[in-house]
Amino acid sequence: MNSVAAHPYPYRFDPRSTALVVIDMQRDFVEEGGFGSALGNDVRPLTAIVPTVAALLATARGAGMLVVHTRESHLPDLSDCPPAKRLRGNPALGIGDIGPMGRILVRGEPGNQILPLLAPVAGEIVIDKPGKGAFYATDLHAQLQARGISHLLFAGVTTEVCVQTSMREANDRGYECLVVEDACASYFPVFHQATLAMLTAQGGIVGWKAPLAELQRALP
Ligand code: C5J
Repeated sequence: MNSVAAHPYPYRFDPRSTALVVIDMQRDFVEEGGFGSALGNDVRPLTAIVPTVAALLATARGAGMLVVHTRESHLPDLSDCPPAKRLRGNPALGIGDIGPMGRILVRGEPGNQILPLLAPVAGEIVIDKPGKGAFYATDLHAQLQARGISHLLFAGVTTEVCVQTSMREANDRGYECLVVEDACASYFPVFHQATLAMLTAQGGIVGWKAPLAELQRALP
């Protein structure tokens, strides 16, 4: 067993039964000129973590861990997108509309692709998810169970939306979860900090947090 100096107490894991889950590092959320920035968000906190996520991927791959990538995405006919989701916020530019990088949050469009620097490699799992959580309407749980995975490390964007939702879903399914705090980000830094605090409060009610450096120290 490896042990990370994590908060609120050491996180013990075996790399053979641990997967890294990188949430939604797709161009539309992270890149200047994408959907996120078209909505008026400052994408700089998200672009800032790209080198850390790349280093985390290298660490996980080097340790032989399973890697999972997710994309928030919908079918081209939007049959998997509830009207409530598409209409929320009365957006000028909504899901399925033509945005700066193709149809927004639609599978296969340029903006829906994972950043080239963080692209999946052979043998890694890619989950297209229509919801905020990675387990809703996907086969992620079945794929992890089939591989004997019991521990999950979370990274990606945004901390308070898709990372948090996915970690809560995982916790309810019995996974031991740690969020790599400097490998996830929000358009709103105050939400990032608050989310890390609430996930790990009350003795780790949803799980643990630790920076990448502590995870690296825990691996040979
Ligand atoms: C959002 C996400 N924020 N990946 N998606 O809509 O967090």
